[in-house]
Amino acid sequence: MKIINSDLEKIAFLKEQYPDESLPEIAFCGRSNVGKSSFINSILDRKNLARTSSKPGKTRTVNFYNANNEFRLVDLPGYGYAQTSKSEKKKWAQVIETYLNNRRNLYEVFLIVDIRHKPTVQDKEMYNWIIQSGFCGFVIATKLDKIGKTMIKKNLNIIKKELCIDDDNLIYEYSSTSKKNKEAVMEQLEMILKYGSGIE
Ligand SMILES: Nc1nc2c(ncn2[C@@H]2O[C@H](COP(=O)(O)OP(=O)(O)OP(=O)(O)O)[C@@H](O)[C@H]2O)c(=O)[nH]1
Ligand SMILES: [Mg+2]
Repeated sequence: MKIINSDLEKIAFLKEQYPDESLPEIAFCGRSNVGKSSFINSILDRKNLARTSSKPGKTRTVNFYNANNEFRLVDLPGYGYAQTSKSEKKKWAQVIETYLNNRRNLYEVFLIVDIRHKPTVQDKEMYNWIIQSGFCGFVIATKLDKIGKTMIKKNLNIIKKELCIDDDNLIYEYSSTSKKNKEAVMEQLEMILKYGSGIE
């Protein structure tokens, strides 16, 4: 799959602001600052289309990225950012839930985690929701370039254990910086778009 055209089609806060449901969508969720927006840039081969920041809490809306006019990658706000007020947290959670619970054209939801860190309670809750909703449960363990080779397997095993993943095909070690494993992830995205998601 080659992505020739991409653009930020829509920034939405409320469901009334979402684009129509004519194109399949694949969404990416995870903790603040894990690298969701950077992941989308790397897949779309765009440096700065999705805005990123070294400070957590950058993406606060549901951002729809149109690719080739064939499908959309959806960037969600991160959760678990400690330095924010209770009411802000609630607002972001609502933005995420509204999207995930109201999209008939949602083919798959990926969980993005930082390969250096053990998944949090919220990651586990999010992952359980993904599985219970009938999605496959793909995980991108990103920031691979930030750890030494000897740590990769060990850290992947911790992530698999914490999220109760026993199928190695569900988890991708990844780096948005080096683009390690981009081809494999692109192939997976292509498969999802071709055959649809696990949900009926
Ligand atoms: N070295 C390295 N840095 C990365 C990678 N992915 C993301 N980063 C950096 O991590 C920081 C956070 O990245 P974002 O893509 O903004 O993270 P996010 O998950 O979208 O964050 P929120 O929008 O706050 O939820 C930025 O400084 C990125 O440059 C990666 O694969 N390798
Ligand atoms: Mg972001």
